Amino acid sequence: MESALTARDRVGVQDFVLLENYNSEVAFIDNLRRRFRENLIYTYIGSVLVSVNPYKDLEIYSKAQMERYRGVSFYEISPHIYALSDNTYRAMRTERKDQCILISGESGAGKTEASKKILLYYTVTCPTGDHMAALGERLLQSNPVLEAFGNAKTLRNDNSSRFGKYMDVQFDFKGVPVGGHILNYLLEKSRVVHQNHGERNFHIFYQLLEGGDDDLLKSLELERNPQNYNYLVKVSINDKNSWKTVMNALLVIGFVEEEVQNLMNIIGGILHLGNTQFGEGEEGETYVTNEDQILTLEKVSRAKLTAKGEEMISPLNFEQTLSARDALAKSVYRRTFNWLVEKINQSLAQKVMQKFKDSTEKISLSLGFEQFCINYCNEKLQQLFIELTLQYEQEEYETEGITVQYFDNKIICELIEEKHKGIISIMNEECLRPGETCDASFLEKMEDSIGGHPHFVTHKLANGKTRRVMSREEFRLLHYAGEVSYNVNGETILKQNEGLCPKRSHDHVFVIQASTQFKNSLMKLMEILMSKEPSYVRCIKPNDSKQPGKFDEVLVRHQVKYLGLMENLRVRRAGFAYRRRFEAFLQRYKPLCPETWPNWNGCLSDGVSTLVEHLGYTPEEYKLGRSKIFIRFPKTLFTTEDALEAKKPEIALILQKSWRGY
Ligand code: AD9
Ligand code: MG
Repeated sequence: MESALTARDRVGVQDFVLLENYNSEVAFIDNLRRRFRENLIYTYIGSVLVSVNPYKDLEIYSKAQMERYRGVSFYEISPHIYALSDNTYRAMRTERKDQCILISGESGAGKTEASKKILLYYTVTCPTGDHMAALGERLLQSNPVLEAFGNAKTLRNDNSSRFGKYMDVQFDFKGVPVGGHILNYLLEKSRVVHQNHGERNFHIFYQLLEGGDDDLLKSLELERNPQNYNYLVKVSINDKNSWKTVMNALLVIGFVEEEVQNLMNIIGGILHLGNTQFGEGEEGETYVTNEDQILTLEKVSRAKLTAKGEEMISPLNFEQTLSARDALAKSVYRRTFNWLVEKINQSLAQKVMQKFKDSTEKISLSLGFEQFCINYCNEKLQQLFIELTLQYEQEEYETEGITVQYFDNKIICELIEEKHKGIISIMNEECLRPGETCDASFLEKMEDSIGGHPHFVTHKLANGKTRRVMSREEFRLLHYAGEVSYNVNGETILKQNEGLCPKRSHDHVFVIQASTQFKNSLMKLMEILMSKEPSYVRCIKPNDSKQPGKFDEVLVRHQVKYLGLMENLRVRRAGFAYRRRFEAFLQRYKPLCPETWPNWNGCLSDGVSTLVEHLGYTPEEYKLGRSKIFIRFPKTLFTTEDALEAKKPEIALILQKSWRGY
């Protein structure tokens, strides 16, 4: 039989707080790697769940697995997304407080998959009320629909969510899911008209062309080959099957045939719109060169286009006309997407009697945003994370009588979002100024306003000299997770860093709106989240090639930094590595002490005292709070665990005997 010690060598520790050297990033990553090799993709940092994308289907999500995790305490069983889901659910029911689960990580790390697992857990394990039996199914089916219209293949993820999502699930006082609501943020609508090399448009376009039946395609005057459409590139990924899934999901959610047809008219219409071509007249005027395309477009989209043919002679030049065409396509798509979310929300809306309304609690799922401002978003989520863990830890230490110091990234958030002198404000002002190029002045403005800030770096040094290693177009922000370089010369860097700098193209109004809108929606979201009890899932991507079994250490290390996991661990370890309620501790280790075995009849804290004194714990090693024991060093716990392991055969024998004697 493998001893506890060698098992630990092989599979690592299931909670990072138990690492001997919690300051060592090497040890952290080593632990992650060991577990990943054994297909143990989940590890805790206290109550935070770290998940590494396995890029293969693991047999750990079955109904039987769900049963294993139901009602079981976090630490008594191996880490799992179901454990987190179950604990959140129980906390909601016992504490009667709204919960939220925040899922973060970079593109392809597994956020969407995690959210689906959580939703699945609730729909399978929660009791269902008769009147709402179908809600679970509708909640689940909202995913394929939103993914068809909001996800696309990118270089980093074949099923990348191109919108931010926040989902509420409401439960009644009996714990029955009774409603759901989805908020969507910043759909990347530019993808409708343009995709980077190797990427695709939103799935639905391909699904329609591959999966739609002949009659439907005929009615939309579409051909199957994506190559015939300017807005599409051809990269196939089993779109035919997905089409069926999506059509079925639309039915379950309650879309009627006419609505589905209208939806497809729009999708088809966008493809036709993309195929309209323009010529340039002698005086720079623009006209449509393939007028039959406009007729098809009118027919398919059932709209009358007034700006057609010669009427299209407008002040717009050729470039502007193309850009207007694309703007129309993007805007139609965005509206359609919003309409879709609205329809789903109607279908998920709580349909219980009003009197129950006050007694519902919620669990919300929030996924990190994909596009623009991702670092800012992460910074905010991190701030929330710190504030709330800090709050929780401090509350806990206060009740139990200890205080600790933490690092707070509020200063960086303020640097970005503060009114009048934050980066977003300066950017907005600069974008509003007339004139074509203002990159240099944007940088200067920032230097005037926030130069000298400890988290802001440009080529200018405080003494008037310049840093030679930095370009004059560059500024760096020291995010909590590390330094990120931004280039004020928009275009390229926006793509590379998905950063905060204004883009100098015809789209840059868009940027003002997007950044302010983004800031506002982020603020609103933060407010909502602050009112709830949070749980965290931190997703890690093991490699860039979407391969199972491959653990790219450099990439993982970067994410460990970026997600602030070491910091998280330090916060958790700042006081005591390990804490457990008296009952649980006593229950587990009571066989190790003759006075507590088989039963302790006195008060719990006395029982724990007796037990640890018998085990020889020194006063520095532990503290007893009002309801919990706090253990400072993992080693203490390991020694106790090993003793328990060694004693197991003996315990089994005693148990067997006492059973026989019954
Ligand atoms: V993006 O920010 O939306 O681009 P996500 O959402 O973080 O990204 P996603 O959940 O889509 O990533 O995961 C990417 C792919 O990894 C999935 O399509 C699966 O093929 C794979 N994956 C992720 N998590 C798991 C898992 N727990 N088990 C198996 C997984 N495969
Ligand atoms: Mg996703």
